[in-house]
Order: sequence, then C-alpha cells, then structure tokens
Amino acid sequence: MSAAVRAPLPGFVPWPDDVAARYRALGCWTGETFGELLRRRAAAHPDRLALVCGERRWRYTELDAAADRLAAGLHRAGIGARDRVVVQLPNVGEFFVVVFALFRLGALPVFAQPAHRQAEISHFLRHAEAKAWVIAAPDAADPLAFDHRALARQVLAGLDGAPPRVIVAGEAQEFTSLAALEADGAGTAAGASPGAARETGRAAPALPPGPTADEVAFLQLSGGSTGLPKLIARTHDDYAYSIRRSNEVCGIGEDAVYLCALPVAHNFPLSSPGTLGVLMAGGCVVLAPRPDADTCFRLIAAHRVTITAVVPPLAQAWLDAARTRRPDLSSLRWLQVGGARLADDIARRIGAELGCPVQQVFGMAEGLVNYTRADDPPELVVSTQGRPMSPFDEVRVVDDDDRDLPDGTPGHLLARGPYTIRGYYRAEQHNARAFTADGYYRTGDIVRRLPGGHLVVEGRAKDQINRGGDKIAAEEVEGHLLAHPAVFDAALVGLPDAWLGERSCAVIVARGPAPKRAALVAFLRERGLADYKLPDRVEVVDALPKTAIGKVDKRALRARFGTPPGTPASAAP
Ligand code: OOB
Repeated sequence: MSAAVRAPLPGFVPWPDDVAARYRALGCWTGETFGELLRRRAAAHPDRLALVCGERRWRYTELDAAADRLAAGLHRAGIGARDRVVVQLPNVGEFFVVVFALFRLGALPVFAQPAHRQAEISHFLRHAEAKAWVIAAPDAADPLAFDHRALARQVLAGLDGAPPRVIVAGEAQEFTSLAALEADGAGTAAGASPGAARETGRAAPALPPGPTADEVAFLQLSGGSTGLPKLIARTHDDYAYSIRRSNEVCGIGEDAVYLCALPVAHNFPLSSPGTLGVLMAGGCVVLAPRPDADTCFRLIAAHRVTITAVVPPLAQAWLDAARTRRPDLSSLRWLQVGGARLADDIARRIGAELGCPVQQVFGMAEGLVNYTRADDPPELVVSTQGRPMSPFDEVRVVDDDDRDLPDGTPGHLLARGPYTIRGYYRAEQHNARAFTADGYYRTGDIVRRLPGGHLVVEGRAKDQINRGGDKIAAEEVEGHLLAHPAVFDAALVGLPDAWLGERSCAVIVARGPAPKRAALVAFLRERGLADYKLPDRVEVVDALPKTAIGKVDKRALRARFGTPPGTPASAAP
C-alpha cells in the first residue's frame, strides 16, 4: 500500500485516518489505482476482447496502449495531476480510452451526461474549474443527432476567465481532436514510431508518475435536491472496492459479457458491477448506442451477453417488445434493474416473460449499493431493493430526530462505509446538513428494513423527482421558473406515472396572464436546461399551499394534482 504523498485535494472530504486505516486493514482498500488495474489485466490477457462498439473492437492490450498514448498526448497539451476534465461522451469506446488516460495522469474526469446542456455544463466547468471538456461529434448517420460542438460554442461564449480546452471524439472542427492528441502522445513513445505503438500497443509513452490509490479518481454527479448538482469525489481505493465487491456479489468473471444500455458515465452501468467491474474481471463490454429493445435484443443475441442493467421504464419497454419480437435472451444470467423503484408486478413479469433472473439494484453515486442475491427467496427478489453489498456497510433507519427505528418501520436511510463518501466536493455548508456528525450520509430515501437486512424503498424525503431513474432537483428547476417574468411563485413536484414512476409537474402562481406550458418549456430550454428536467405538466394556482412552518406544502400539491389511487396514471408515451 502506497502512503499518501500529497495533501488531499482541496474540497475533498477524506475519511478520518483511523477509519481509513481500518478499511485498509480489512482488505477493502488495496492501494491499486484504476490505471494499474487495467495494466494488470492487459498483462494477464493481452489478446482478450475488452470493448465492442459497433464495428470497432479493442483488445485489452489495445485499450491499455491507447490510454497510455492519450495520457501522453493530454500531458503534452498541459493536462496534469488533479486537473479536472468534464467528460460528456455517449456510449462509445473512446469513453474508456479517455477515462483510463485521465486515471493514469491522476487528472479527474467529471462525469457529465450527453443530455446535459448549457446550464448544467457551465456549472460543472465553473464549479470544478475544469481545464478541458471532452465531447463527441454527432453520428454522421443520424441527421437528428444533437451537436455538442454547437453547445460548446454557446457555453464558451458565456464563460468568463480562461476557457477550457474542448476535445472532440470525431470531427473536431475548430476544437482539439481526440485522435490528434492520441497520435501526439504516440509520438512521445520511447523508441517506437507512432504507427508501431498503435499496431503493437506495446510501446509505453513516457508518462509522469501516476496518482496513489487514496487520491480522488473522478467526480461523479449527485442527483441533488437543493440548487445546483453537487459533485461527488470518489477515490481509486473506495471505488475499486465497490466494484470488486459488486463482482463477487454478481458472480462476474472472465466469461462475463456486459451490455451497456444505460448512459455509460452513470454510476449504475459504470460500477454496479457495470463496465468497470467487467473490465476488472477480464470480461467484455458491449456498448449499445441506444437503449431500445430492438437494438439491445440484437446485441444480446449477437454477443451472448450475460449481464445488463436497465431502469424500470426500460424494463417495461423490453417486456412489451419481447411479446412480439421473441428475442433470444438465453445467454442472460442477470437483468439488473435499478435507479428507481421497480414495481413488484413488473419484477415478477421479468422472470416469467423474459426468462432471465432479475436483480434489483438500489444504489447511489454517493456510495451505498444494495443488491438482491442469486440465492434470495424469489419473493424477496421481487418485493425488495436488496441488501447492502458489503459486510462493512453500516446502515441505519431513523426517525426525524435521528433515533433508530425497529425493523419494519419506514424511516430515513443513513449510510456509512468503505465506499460511501463523507462529504460532497467543495460544499461545506451543504455537507453539514447532508451528513451526520459521525459521518453517515443522509440518503434522503425512506426505507423499511426487513429482519434479514433487505431494504424496501417506500419513498423519499429529499425534494427530488425520480423520473424513470433521471433525478431532478426541484429547487434547481424552480429557480429557473422564477426567472420567467410572468411567474410569481413556483413549485416542482413529482406525480405518479405508470411508465416513468413519476413525472414532473410545475405548479405556478402567475403574475398577470399565466404562461402556457409550451412557453415555459421554451423558456427553460433557452436557459440551457437538459430536456429531462422540463416539466411534463404545468398547473396554475392562486397561491401555493404552505405548511405550518411556512414551507411550500408539496404533499398537498401532490395530493391535489396526482392521480387518485385506483385510477390509471397517464399512458405510456
Ligand atoms: C443510482 O444512483 P443516483 O445517484 O442516480 O441516484 C440515487 C437515488 C437513490 O438515493 C434513490 O433515491 C434512487 O436513486 N434509487 C432507487 C433505486 N435505485 C436508486 N430508488 C428505488 N429503487 C431503486 N432500486 O440511481 C444508482 C447508482 C448505482 C446503482 C444503481 C442505481
């Protein structure tokens, strides 16, 4: 185990020294970085297939060498240890080349989603003080594809100070080409021509010393509930442990073939056990360009996929499609469902109609991940969201005053452990509320614990809408709504929906004639908000109801505008 040689990254909240020492002594934190893990895999299985993306393939040794070349190219371009780099890539192989190159340098990816727009990206760039931003050129075969280069122009025009370097996978236009950076890095390879390095993948470019495993590896996004999204700093040690443990729980080995159907940078497909888990085990990752049933069924059959992960609305869409398509899913050992509450009856249908075992995954980018297990009784698999994956996870279910509740009573879930953060990045004030004095993370989820440790998600205390796995912080959208000249007051609430679990409803008090939904949506888009945050519905009221202590009474709003129990919610889109 290598000792910390540098003070922690400013803004990162480390585990207390004695706790860190315990996690090392327990063997959770092994001192190996992601850059080293890939190196070890490449040495053990140079010729095994690591990644499949469309017609392109990367063997382990090719991925390893490409990451080295890009790391060298990035280094020459002035990106170094601890520099933040916003990575906003779709499901393409380059995602892994970029991320492992940054890991090797000790530079920190900030994981944005392709759906993010000017408001979100500007915030990440500013808050993380990012030096670079990686995007992809639109797919030439798709005339409707969004062009992130146009977004980059818009974002750069609105930023003060030194602009980040924009790096583009594909046609870069006026920006920096990812391929050119990689070629530049290959040029620095000791004793090898760039061509030879690319073909053999054996020449190691000269790189500065990498990070130690106790350092921050990347910044992940929180779903958030207050204001702008918070950033979550995860270390090599803690994240590698969560992945190793996920592999054990899910039985991932060299023969695993993972289909990445969800957006690749999200914590669920990245680490539970996800693409990184399968790469750490020496398996193969297949990247799906889209999550639709036709695309994914074809890839599952073609590559004999053994495991994939979806959110509940996607599980329903696949179930519906399977009725007419009759796909060959015989290779699937797990269909993982998580990110939002899976209805028990949908969970039951998966096993019966798709013919593969379902695994419920209840996790969070902040850390704690719960899985149902292969040997759980079927009833627990369909009706619970699993139990903590690590024997060293500490979870508590408490009342409003942080007093422990007996099993079976719903309460607030608190979590602490070897891969659950102790604070958000650069968010001191928020951290005082989001964590207990003794380091438990307040998840904001309301759960019931069964005597065997399984958790049932009953609801949420945080002011967040979970739109089919996409998290929307109500306060963030309300802030944008209030900027509209005709909006006097606004509250965003989630209403039940048969398809997405929840849809968002903006309840507004108008100043003069009330704006229509289309006008509000256009306004929010203009302000650069990602599409999934746009209100699905708008209601106008004379005044927002208030609770006894003067807060907006969202429960009353949900009761007023939500679908009454027993009547069908809105139909599938
Ligand atoms: C995953 O991570 P995040 O950070 O996008 O969202 C975390 C929140 C949880 O606190 C909970 O409110 C909700 O999403 N959630 C679920 C759930 N899984 C996540 N609510 C009910 N049932 C579930 N199965 O969403 C995430 C991260 C890693 C693995 C899986 C999901």
